[in-house]
Amino acid sequence: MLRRVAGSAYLALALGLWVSSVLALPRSGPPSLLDISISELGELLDAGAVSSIDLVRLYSRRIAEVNGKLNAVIELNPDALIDAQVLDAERARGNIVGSLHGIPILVKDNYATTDPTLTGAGSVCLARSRPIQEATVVARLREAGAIILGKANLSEFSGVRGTNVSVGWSPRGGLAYGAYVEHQSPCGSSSGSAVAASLGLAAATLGTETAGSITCPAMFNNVVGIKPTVGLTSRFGVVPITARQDTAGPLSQTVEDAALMLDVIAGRDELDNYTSAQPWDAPPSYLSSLNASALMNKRLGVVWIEDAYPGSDHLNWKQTKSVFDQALSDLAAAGAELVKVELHSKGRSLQEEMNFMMGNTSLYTGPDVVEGMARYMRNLMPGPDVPHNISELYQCLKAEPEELPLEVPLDDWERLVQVNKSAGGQQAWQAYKTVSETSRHLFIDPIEEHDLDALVMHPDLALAISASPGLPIVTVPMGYLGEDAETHWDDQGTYILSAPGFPLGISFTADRWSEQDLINYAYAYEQISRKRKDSKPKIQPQTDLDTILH
Ligand SMILES: *[C@@H]1O[C@H](CO)[C@@H](O)[C@H](O)[C@H]1NC(C)=O
Ligand SMILES: *[C@@H]1O[C@H](CO)[C@@H](O)[C@H](O)[C@H]1NC(C)=O
Ligand SMILES: *[C@@H]1O[C@H](CO)[C@@H](O)[C@H](O)[C@H]1NC(C)=O
Ligand SMILES: *[C@@H]1O[C@H](CO)[C@@H](O)[C@H](O)[C@H]1NC(C)=O
Ligand SMILES: *[C@@H]1O[C@H](CO)[C@@H](O)[C@H](O)[C@H]1NC(C)=O
Ligand SMILES: *[C@@H]1O[C@H](CO)[C@@H](O)[C@H](O)[C@H]1NC(C)=O
Ligand SMILES: CC(=O)N[C@H]1CO[C@H](CO)[C@@H](O)[C@@H]1O
Repeated sequence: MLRRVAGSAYLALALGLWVSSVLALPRSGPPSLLDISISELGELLDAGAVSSIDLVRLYSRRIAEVNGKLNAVIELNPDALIDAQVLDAERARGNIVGSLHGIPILVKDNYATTDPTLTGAGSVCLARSRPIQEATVVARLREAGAIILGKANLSEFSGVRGTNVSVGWSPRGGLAYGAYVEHQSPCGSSSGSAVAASLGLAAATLGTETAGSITCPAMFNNVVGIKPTVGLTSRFGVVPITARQDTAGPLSQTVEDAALMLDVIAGRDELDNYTSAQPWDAPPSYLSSLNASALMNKRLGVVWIEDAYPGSDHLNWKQTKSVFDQALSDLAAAGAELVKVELHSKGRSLQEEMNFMMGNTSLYTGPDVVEGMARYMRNLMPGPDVPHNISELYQCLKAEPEELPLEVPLDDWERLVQVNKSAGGQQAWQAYKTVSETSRHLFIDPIEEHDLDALVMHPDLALAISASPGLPIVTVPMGYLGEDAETHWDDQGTYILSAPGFPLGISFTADRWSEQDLINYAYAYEQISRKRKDSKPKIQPQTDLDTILH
């Protein structure tokens, strides 16, 4: 049960905790949900110091305290308390069902669930229909004992709503913000998942990535993000963009928690046959192989490119570079050998190459969304409002006032429904082949040429080039922009994209299925650098474990 502490005493205590965490003094009071690990939560649960019911209540209150400002969460699961009660009872009987027993987790609103929460990928129209079967990875979370606390906000349809639409905005969830700088962009599309993981609105969260949707929000919100190799985690029951690139992965405060989450969700699924490409019968345990010495004598290729992509001029590159250089020192201190690496492209500048890649990507993602959405919709219960394909969904988007069809342009959907699937088949495959081979060579050739164990770089570069060939990325907090950084708003004046105090991240990437190594390198870097703790969100919940623990 949630115990309330007398008003003034509680306030003083909360204030004391706040001050000590701002000064980054060693923690003397009770642990905080802002930085407690899943295994520490498990210890508190085992010791009977808190119950899962307590945790559901605490996290729900934390969400209520900040959601008015941040819109990180779309919907709470009304069954979460009942699930917690059942799991508390199981624990009391000594029956621990898995590594997430009684741990509250939030999932992005594009994961189908059959609990009372709706699944809309942020869309009011899509949320009118109920999935028949849960997303496989959500089912795996539940089998491991997780409590699905609710749905996290996102860019509507993970960005498919439109190119000019604000990231982190959805009709179901409103406009999400990052918490480190006022008006901060949370990046997208797993915006709410990253904000919620960062502020401890759940013990960890799930996002999805097609081209940056875990990696970028992880960086912006000062958390760890794992974008798994496409095919490591099942996408069944996930509102899709393209089966060629979509992947389901965790966002969390630490590498350890992300590894634990990945252990739970990774594996084959007969409902998603991309998972049959896995090179093992079962993936390795990422958690149990964590090794803080893993960087010792490893050769890391260092890639630093500032002008490879359009629109990257707002990134305060000079200031970012000095933080990156510090990260390189930390990597070296952890025993890594650093090798400066150029990305070769055949006679073209990297920028030209990137432009071609973007042009070709649009040739296959259109047909893929059409195909993928129709496939997703076959898992919806029949009913009068249930769309069967993208055309029917578009009819609803145009007609439904809550979708803001007039304020938020639907031009991209006009083009989507025109996509000629049969004619697109061959052309889409060619375009995909071009992009995935080109981008794969950009990363894998230098790894082979220099006999490297992995590459490290700015997350924006990793997410762009790893997308099409389905390569994994692990992103870890790297530090913050200093006072000399310039403040840059987006074109619409909605969000600040870069400013003093902005969290920065570093990404580790390598070939497909290399998660075990990448997670270990990220872990070793995290253990030696510990940057997440160097700054606290400007907006954060007050309700914490101190109301339960004495
Ligand atoms: C997005 O905005 C730009 C600049 O305002 C405009 O040129 C472009 O046509 C818009 N694209 C869409 C799909 O609305
Ligand atoms: C993959 O799954 C789809 C849909 O379930 C099925 O139509 C297709 O034949 C499968 N492909 C392979 C290679 O198994
Ligand atoms: C940890 O990594 C180091 C460096 O690669 C290695 O020598 C050591 O054996 C590893 N420890 C374990 C327990 O795997
Ligand atoms: C696709 O890539 C090829 C070669 O890389 C390039 O010639 C072509 O212009 C690109 N197409 C688009 C639409 O960008
Ligand atoms: C969409 O589904 C409806 C109902 O099954 C069908 O009548 C229509 O032809 C479909 N449209 C497309 C473009 O597939
Ligand atoms: C679809 O393909 C057919 C046959 O190739 C062609 O006639 C038609 O113009 C195409 N439609 C669009 C919208 O590209
Ligand atoms: C849980 C929660 O606070 N949900 C809110 C998400 O955003 C929408 C739109 O702003 C609100 O209506 C919900 O109440």
